[in-house]
Order: sequence, then C-alpha cells, then structure tokens
Amino acid sequence: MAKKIILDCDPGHDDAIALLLAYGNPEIDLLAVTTVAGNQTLEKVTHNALAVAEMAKIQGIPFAAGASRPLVRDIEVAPDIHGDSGLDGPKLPEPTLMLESCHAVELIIKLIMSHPPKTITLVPTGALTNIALAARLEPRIVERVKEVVLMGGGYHVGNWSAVAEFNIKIDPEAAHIVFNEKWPLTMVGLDLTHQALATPDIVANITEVGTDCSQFVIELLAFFGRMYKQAQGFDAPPVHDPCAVAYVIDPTVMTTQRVPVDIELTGTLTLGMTVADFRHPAPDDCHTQVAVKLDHAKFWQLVVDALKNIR
Ligand SMILES: [Ca+2]
Repeated sequence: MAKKIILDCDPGHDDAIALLLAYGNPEIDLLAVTTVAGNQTLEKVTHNALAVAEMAKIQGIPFAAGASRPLVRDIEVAPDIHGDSGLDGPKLPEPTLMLESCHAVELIIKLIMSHPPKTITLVPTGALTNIALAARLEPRIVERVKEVVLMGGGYHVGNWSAVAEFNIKIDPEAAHIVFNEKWPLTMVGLDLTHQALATPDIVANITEVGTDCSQFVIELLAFFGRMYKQAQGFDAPPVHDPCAVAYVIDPTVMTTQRVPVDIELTGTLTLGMTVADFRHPAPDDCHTQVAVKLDHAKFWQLVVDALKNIR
C-alpha cells in the first residue's frame, strides 16, 4: 500500500526535487503540499511550489500556504543558497494550479483527523512552524500521525551557525515543540544529507532521463552547485530534502540510530542546535532517531526513477 505523506516545504532547490521524488515515486501517496516561510518569503516559496507542480503537471493534489514567519523570531531567508526568487536558475513556468483557500495548518489537521490513525507521515523539509502550530491547535494529531520524518538539524554539524542547521535555527521554538511531542520522529540532518552530493556522475544520470522535468532538475542543480561552492566550499551540492522523502519510500536507503534529541533555545553560540545525547543506550521511551549513513547509489536511483515516471 502506498505511503501517505504530507510534504511541508519551502522551495527551495532541494525542496523542489523532494516534491518531484514524492510525486514520481509509486510508493508515495502525496496527500498535500504545504508551504512555510524559510528559504524565501512565504509568497515566493508558495509560488515556487506551484511552479514545480506546473512543471510536473501535478493535478488533484491540494497545495496550501502556511506560516509567513517563525513563531517568535524575525524571518530569515537564504538568498546566498537559493537566490532572490528562492528557486533561481531555471525559468519557472507560470502556475495554473490554484492554492487551497484554507491555511496549511488547517489542511494538515483536517487530513490527519479524517484519515485512519497512524496512516499519515509528515515530511517537513523547511522550518517547523506549520507543524508546531498544528500540534498546538489540534493536539490529537500527535497520536494520530504515523511518524514525522524531517530534514533539519545535525548531531555533529551545522550550516547556519557552527552547530545549527538552517531549518531549525530560523524557528528554534517551533523545532522545540516538534521534537518534544511524543510522535516517532526521524531527524534526517546534515550528517546524512551532506552525503547526498549531486556529483557529476549523478548529474549525467539525470540528464539521460531526457524529459522537461529532468532538464529542470539539471538547471536547479547547476545553480545550487554554484551557490554551494561559493557559500560553503562544496565541490558538489548536498541535496538535503529528498533524503527525507527517500527514507519514507525505503528506510533501507539509510541507517539510523535511536537517540534523544532536544533543541537548544538559550545558547549564546548554540541557538537552534539539535543536541543528541549519545552518552547512554537510548531509553525505552526514546521517540527520536537520527539518520547516520546514506546508501548514495540507492538514493539517487530513487530520484532518477521518479523523474522517469514524470512525463
Ligand atoms: Ca527546504
């Protein structure tokens, strides 16, 4: 049976690829796409999500816009990685898909409460603002979702500070809520996603698919690669967000380790750090795990296969 997910994202080059992977993989039933301010403003990332839908000819899946800023802090965006539009590089098609009139948080709650318990996986690939708001507005969703598989954080590495990753750092209070609710939570953090490099052989494999969508992905990766080289010195860009979707499709695409994780909210140098406590074996009630080692070939094959399915 296909795995039902809600993708909560801020496209964003890697979010766009995550969306294409979710849509193009037959084992995923994409119930909805919701957006949150992050890589760019809510208006821009929502436009980008709809433009990706247009590119992939996605129809019949609801898209809804969510939070336009973090819970407590001022909005921070990432033009040094994603450009002024949030999805610089390819020419974006003009969207024709209409947004849902409701807020993303309402849509998330409605879907979870109207489906059988433990059937929906939340896949956040941006700041956790919408997910935190949903958990506070309708606490029953916490027991009802199957699991949360998020891209964010890092147990040994940061990118927006020495120890904090962007999605967590820009809304640490939301992350604190989401990591402390007792749903099963898998953190696909930078430790894992820095292994998901779009190396030249991968780019060649995607080029070979030979569709409009694969060409779109090539142009995304070209821009993303230039920015990652410039901003962080990577020779090939780490393609973070599709890793979370890939884990839902096939958990054997990565190894994981159960470990308690909490979010630093008061550190002078460590705000937004995902603090993983590896000192002891994980306690029985530990509901969090972190992604450790990626099967690079298997991961990229999932992406290529999904692109082949989108015509
Ligand atoms: Ca993202």
